[in-house]
Amino acid sequence: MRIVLATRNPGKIAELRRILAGFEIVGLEEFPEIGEVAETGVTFEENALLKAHAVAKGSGLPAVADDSGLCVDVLNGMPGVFSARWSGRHGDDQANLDLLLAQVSDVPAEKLAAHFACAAALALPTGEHRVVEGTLPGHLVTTPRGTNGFGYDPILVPLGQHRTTAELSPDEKDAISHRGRAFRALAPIVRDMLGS
Ligand code: ITT
Repeated sequence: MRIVLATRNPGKIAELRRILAGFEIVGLEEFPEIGEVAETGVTFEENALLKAHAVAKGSGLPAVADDSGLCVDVLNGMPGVFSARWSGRHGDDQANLDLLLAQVSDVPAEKLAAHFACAAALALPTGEHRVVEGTLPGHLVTTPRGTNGFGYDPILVPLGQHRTTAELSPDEKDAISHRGRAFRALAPIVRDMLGS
């Protein structure tokens, strides 16, 4: 059974293909008629379901989507669902990172608690769905470090680590990440629902 990965974020596509290895994964490029899905939800879960349902309906195949982001305690959980468009330019990782750094540059290190969060959703063309969540707690550093990953990876140091997630290898990040946790929880549900 083929599954469509409902994301256009290349960093996520690379991670999801690794985490969902063993499934027959199809990219959104095979469905050019499916346009952008407006992320109008106020929670990660709502947005993941919006994306998964739109792509399952448009493709006629089971679709998996995630909505994810960085939640910073001193910013009351922001940028949260706005992580990909924090600077006003959707998908401009550098601009988003620069703005966030400017916002926390004067905050003492011990107050920089933050976490990555991910809601992972499976939707079927019939309208059935499942959604699960994963988080990666840690703290921010105000000087970016590392070149792996994407988005806010250069400034999040996971709890119990000294390296940022951009300094972890892809496998090390997958083992502890919010996306890894959510999709490892979703994988048996996908197998169960699709009978494969
Ligand atoms: P799709 O909607 O097409 O999946 P997107 O980039 O718009 O792509 P989201 O709305 O879920 O996806 O936004 C996720 C943003 O949160 C992403 O652009 C990063 O800025 C940040 N983010 C999420 N997971 C991350 C991770 O593992 N490492 C670093 N930043 C992450």
